[in-house]
Amino acid sequence: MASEITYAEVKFKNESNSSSTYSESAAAPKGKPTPHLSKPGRPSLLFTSLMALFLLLTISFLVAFILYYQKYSQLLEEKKVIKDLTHKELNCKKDNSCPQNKVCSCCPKDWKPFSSHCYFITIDPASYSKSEEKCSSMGAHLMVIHSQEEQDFITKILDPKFAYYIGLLDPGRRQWRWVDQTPYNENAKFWHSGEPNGNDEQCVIINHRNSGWGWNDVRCNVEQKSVCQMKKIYL
Ligand code: MMA
Ligand code: CA
Repeated sequence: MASEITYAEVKFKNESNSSSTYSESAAAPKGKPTPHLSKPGRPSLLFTSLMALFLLLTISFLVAFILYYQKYSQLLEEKKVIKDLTHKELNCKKDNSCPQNKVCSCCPKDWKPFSSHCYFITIDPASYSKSEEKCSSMGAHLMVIHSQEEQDFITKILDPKFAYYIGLLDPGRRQWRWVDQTPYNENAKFWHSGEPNGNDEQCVIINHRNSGWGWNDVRCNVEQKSVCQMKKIYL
Protein backbone atom coordinates (compact mmCIF):
# COMPACT_ATOMS: atom_id res chain seq x y z
CA MET A 1 0.00 0.00 0.00
CA ALA A 2 2.70 2.47 1.03
CA SER A 3 4.70 1.96 -2.18
CA GLU A 4 1.59 2.51 -4.33
CA ILE A 5 1.07 5.92 -2.71
CA THR A 6 4.71 6.91 -3.28
CA TYR A 7 4.43 5.92 -6.93
CA ALA A 8 1.29 8.02 -7.45
CA GLU A 9 3.03 11.05 -6.01
CA VAL A 10 6.11 10.69 -8.19
CA LYS A 11 4.07 10.33 -11.29
CA PHE A 12 2.04 13.44 -10.51
CA LYS A 13 5.09 15.58 -9.75
CA ASN A 14 7.34 14.47 -12.61
CA GLU A 15 5.06 14.07 -15.61
CA SER A 16 7.91 14.41 -18.11
CA ASN A 17 9.90 11.86 -16.21
CA SER A 18 7.24 9.17 -15.94
CA SER A 19 9.31 6.52 -17.64
CA SER A 20 12.13 6.55 -15.13
CA THR A 21 12.23 3.69 -12.68
CA TYR A 22 10.39 3.87 -9.37
CA SER A 23 13.48 3.62 -7.21
CA GLU A 24 15.17 6.45 -9.04
CA SER A 25 12.07 8.62 -8.76
CA ALA A 26 11.82 7.83 -5.09
CA ALA A 27 15.51 8.42 -4.51
CA ALA A 28 15.52 11.76 -6.38
CA PRO A 29 12.07 13.19 -5.91
CA LYS A 30 12.88 16.82 -6.70
CA GLY A 31 15.18 19.07 -8.70
CA LYS A 32 17.67 16.69 -10.21
CA PRO A 33 16.36 15.41 -13.53
CA THR A 34 17.55 12.06 -14.82
CA PRO A 35 18.71 12.98 -18.31
CA HIS A 36 20.48 9.72 -19.16
CA LEU A 37 17.47 7.55 -18.55
CA SER A 38 14.62 9.60 -19.98
CA LYS A 39 15.02 9.50 -23.77
CA PRO A 40 17.19 6.41 -24.43
CA GLY A 41 14.93 4.54 -21.94
CA ARG A 42 11.98 4.05 -24.31
CA PRO A 43 13.74 2.46 -27.31
CA SER A 44 15.99 0.54 -24.98
CA LEU A 45 13.02 -1.01 -23.16
CA LEU A 46 11.27 -1.85 -26.42
CA PHE A 47 14.45 -3.24 -27.88
CA THR A 48 15.14 -5.31 -24.78
CA SER A 49 11.59 -6.67 -24.76
CA LEU A 50 11.85 -7.61 -28.43
CA MET A 51 15.23 -9.20 -27.86
CA ALA A 52 13.88 -11.14 -24.90
CA LEU A 53 10.89 -12.29 -26.95
CA PHE A 54 13.14 -13.28 -29.83
CA LEU A 55 15.44 -15.15 -27.46
CA LEU A 56 12.50 -16.90 -25.87
CA LEU A 57 11.15 -17.95 -29.25
CA THR A 58 14.58 -19.15 -30.34
CA ILE A 59 15.00 -21.20 -27.18
CA SER A 60 11.49 -22.68 -27.49
CA PHE A 61 12.18 -23.54 -31.11
CA LEU A 62 15.52 -25.14 -30.23
CA VAL A 63 14.01 -27.17 -27.38
CA ALA A 64 11.14 -28.32 -29.61
CA PHE A 65 13.57 -29.21 -32.36
CA ILE A 66 15.83 -31.20 -30.02
CA LEU A 67 12.88 -33.09 -28.53
CA TYR A 68 11.47 -33.83 -31.97
CA TYR A 69 14.86 -34.92 -33.28
CA GLN A 70 15.41 -37.24 -30.32
CA LYS A 71 12.00 -38.85 -30.84
CA TYR A 72 12.59 -39.18 -34.57
CA SER A 73 16.05 -40.75 -34.13
CA GLN A 74 14.61 -43.16 -31.60
CA LEU A 75 11.94 -44.18 -34.12
CA LEU A 76 14.51 -44.61 -36.88
CA GLU A 77 16.68 -46.67 -34.54
CA GLU A 78 13.76 -48.95 -33.63
CA LYS A 79 12.98 -49.51 -37.28
CA LYS A 80 16.64 -50.19 -38.02
CA VAL A 81 16.74 -52.77 -35.21
CA ILE A 82 13.68 -54.51 -36.58
CA LYS A 83 15.10 -54.44 -40.06
CA ASP A 84 18.74 -55.31 -39.39
CA LEU A 85 18.72 -57.54 -36.37
CA THR A 86 15.46 -59.49 -36.36
CA HIS A 87 15.07 -59.87 -40.09
CA LYS A 88 17.89 -59.19 -42.50
CA GLU A 89 15.63 -58.39 -45.41
CA LEU A 90 12.05 -57.23 -45.76
CA ASN A 91 9.65 -57.39 -48.66
CA CYS A 92 7.34 -54.41 -48.56
CA LYS A 93 4.38 -53.42 -50.64
CA LYS A 94 1.96 -50.58 -50.95
CA ASP A 95 -1.56 -51.47 -49.96
CA ASN A 96 -4.94 -49.77 -49.72
CA SER A 97 -4.29 -48.44 -46.24
CA CYS A 98 -1.14 -46.59 -47.37
CA PRO A 99 -0.82 -42.89 -47.96
CA GLN A 100 0.11 -42.32 -51.61
CA ASN A 101 3.61 -43.38 -52.67
CA LYS A 102 4.49 -44.62 -49.22
CA VAL A 103 5.76 -48.12 -48.50
CA CYS A 104 3.53 -49.73 -45.98
CA SER A 105 3.16 -53.38 -45.07
CA CYS A 106 6.26 -55.57 -44.94
CA CYS A 107 7.02 -59.22 -44.30
CA PRO A 108 10.51 -60.61 -43.73
CA LYS A 109 12.08 -62.30 -46.75
CA ASP A 110 10.78 -65.89 -47.14
CA TRP A 111 7.63 -65.11 -45.12
CA LYS A 112 4.26 -65.14 -46.90
CA PRO A 113 1.88 -62.21 -46.46
CA PHE A 114 -1.84 -62.70 -45.87
CA SER A 115 -4.20 -59.99 -44.62
CA SER A 116 -2.42 -58.24 -41.71
CA HIS A 117 0.04 -61.08 -40.96
CA CYS A 118 3.15 -62.86 -42.25
CA TYR A 119 3.57 -66.65 -42.22
CA PHE A 120 6.68 -68.82 -42.17
CA ILE A 121 6.83 -72.57 -42.69
CA THR A 122 9.44 -74.29 -40.54
CA ILE A 123 10.55 -77.51 -42.20
CA ASP A 124 12.77 -78.93 -39.43
CA PRO A 125 10.55 -81.27 -37.38
CA ALA A 126 10.41 -80.43 -33.66
CA SER A 127 8.18 -80.92 -30.61
CA TYR A 128 5.41 -78.39 -29.95
CA SER A 129 7.44 -76.42 -27.40
CA LYS A 130 10.61 -76.36 -29.55
CA SER A 131 8.50 -75.24 -32.52
CA GLU A 132 6.92 -72.44 -30.48
CA GLU A 133 10.39 -71.41 -29.20
CA LYS A 134 11.67 -71.20 -32.76
CA CYS A 135 8.75 -68.90 -33.70
CA SER A 136 9.33 -66.72 -30.60
CA SER A 137 13.00 -66.34 -31.48
CA MET A 138 11.86 -64.73 -34.73
CA GLY A 139 9.37 -62.39 -33.03
CA ALA A 140 6.46 -64.62 -33.99
CA HIS A 141 4.27 -67.41 -32.55
CA LEU A 142 2.76 -70.62 -33.89
CA MET A 143 -0.02 -69.83 -36.34
CA VAL A 144 -3.53 -69.16 -35.08
CA ILE A 145 -6.44 -69.69 -37.47
CA HIS A 146 -9.58 -67.57 -37.16
CA SER A 147 -11.30 -67.95 -40.53
CA GLN A 148 -11.92 -70.22 -43.49
CA GLU A 149 -9.93 -67.77 -45.65
CA GLU A 150 -6.89 -68.01 -43.39
CA GLN A 151 -7.17 -71.83 -43.31
CA ASP A 152 -7.43 -71.89 -47.14
CA PHE A 153 -4.51 -69.47 -47.58
CA ILE A 154 -2.15 -71.61 -45.51
CA THR A 155 -3.22 -75.01 -46.82
CA LYS A 156 -2.56 -73.83 -50.39
CA ILE A 157 1.13 -73.42 -49.54
CA LEU A 158 1.58 -76.48 -47.28
CA ASP A 159 2.80 -79.86 -48.51
CA PRO A 160 -0.02 -82.45 -48.15
CA LYS A 161 2.54 -85.18 -47.33
CA PHE A 162 3.37 -83.53 -43.97
CA ALA A 163 1.74 -82.35 -40.75
CA TYR A 164 2.40 -78.89 -39.23
CA TYR A 165 1.97 -77.64 -35.69
CA ILE A 166 -0.40 -74.72 -35.21
CA GLY A 167 -0.65 -72.60 -32.04
CA LEU A 168 -3.61 -74.42 -30.48
CA LEU A 169 -3.34 -76.44 -27.30
CA ASP A 170 -5.26 -77.92 -24.42
CA PRO A 171 -3.78 -76.96 -21.05
CA GLY A 172 -6.19 -79.48 -19.50
CA ARG A 173 -9.82 -80.65 -19.48
CA ARG A 174 -10.15 -80.30 -23.25
CA GLN A 175 -10.19 -76.51 -23.14
CA TRP A 176 -8.67 -75.35 -26.42
CA ARG A 177 -6.53 -72.21 -26.22
CA TRP A 178 -4.77 -70.23 -28.94
CA VAL A 179 -1.14 -69.41 -28.21
CA ASP A 180 -1.72 -65.64 -28.75
CA GLN A 181 -4.58 -65.66 -26.19
CA THR A 182 -7.22 -64.80 -28.81
CA PRO A 183 -10.53 -66.58 -28.14
CA TYR A 184 -11.15 -70.06 -29.52
CA ASN A 185 -14.04 -69.51 -31.89
CA GLU A 186 -16.54 -72.37 -32.11
CA ASN A 187 -17.58 -71.04 -35.55
CA ALA A 188 -14.08 -71.20 -37.03
CA LYS A 189 -12.65 -74.62 -36.19
CA PHE A 190 -11.48 -77.13 -38.75
CA TRP A 191 -11.10 -80.47 -36.98
CA HIS A 192 -10.94 -83.59 -39.14
CA SER A 193 -13.97 -85.75 -38.56
CA GLY A 194 -13.47 -87.82 -35.40
CA GLU A 195 -10.98 -85.28 -33.97
CA PRO A 196 -10.05 -84.22 -31.35
CA ASN A 197 -9.94 -87.75 -29.95
CA GLY A 198 -7.15 -88.20 -27.39
CA ASN A 199 -6.99 -86.95 -23.82
CA ASP A 200 -3.22 -87.37 -23.97
CA GLU A 201 -3.10 -85.37 -27.21
CA GLN A 202 -2.90 -81.75 -26.09
CA CYS A 203 -1.29 -80.14 -29.15
CA VAL A 204 -2.69 -79.67 -32.63
CA ILE A 205 -1.36 -80.21 -36.15
CA ILE A 206 -2.88 -79.37 -39.49
CA ASN A 207 -2.60 -82.08 -42.15
CA HIS A 208 -4.24 -83.48 -45.26
CA ARG A 209 -6.50 -86.53 -45.28
CA ASN A 210 -8.74 -87.93 -48.03
CA SER A 211 -11.48 -85.57 -46.87
CA GLY A 212 -9.15 -82.56 -47.26
CA TRP A 213 -7.16 -80.36 -44.89
CA GLY A 214 -8.03 -80.29 -41.19
CA TRP A 215 -6.82 -80.34 -37.60
CA ASN A 216 -5.83 -83.28 -35.45
CA ASP A 217 -4.86 -83.35 -31.78
CA VAL A 218 -1.51 -85.10 -31.20
CA ARG A 219 0.92 -85.66 -28.32
CA CYS A 220 3.06 -82.56 -27.85
CA ASN A 221 6.39 -84.41 -27.96
CA VAL A 222 5.82 -85.68 -31.51
CA GLU A 223 8.22 -83.94 -33.87
CA GLN A 224 6.48 -82.12 -36.70
CA LYS A 225 7.02 -79.24 -39.05
CA SER A 226 5.21 -76.03 -38.08
CA VAL A 227 3.85 -72.67 -39.23
CA CYS A 228 4.88 -69.40 -37.54
CA GLN A 229 2.87 -66.20 -37.74
CA MET A 230 3.63 -62.57 -36.95
CA LYS A 231 1.96 -59.21 -37.50
CA LYS A 232 3.07 -57.37 -40.62
CA ILE A 233 5.72 -54.70 -40.08
CA TYR A 234 4.51 -51.23 -41.12
CA LEU A 235 7.19 -48.81 -42.28
C1 MMA B 1 -4.27 -91.36 -35.84
C2 MMA B 1 -5.56 -90.83 -35.23
C3 MMA B 1 -5.30 -89.46 -34.65
C4 MMA B 1 -4.17 -89.50 -33.68
C5 MMA B 1 -2.93 -90.05 -34.34
C6 MMA B 1 -1.80 -90.19 -33.34
C7 MMA B 1 -2.87 -91.08 -37.74
O1 MMA B 1 -3.92 -90.60 -36.98
O2 MMA B 1 -6.01 -91.69 -34.24
O3 MMA B 1 -6.44 -88.97 -34.00
O4 MMA B 1 -3.95 -88.22 -33.20
O5 MMA B 1 -3.22 -91.34 -34.90
O6 MMA B 1 -0.63 -90.55 -34.01
CA1 CA C 1 -5.97 -87.05 -32.55
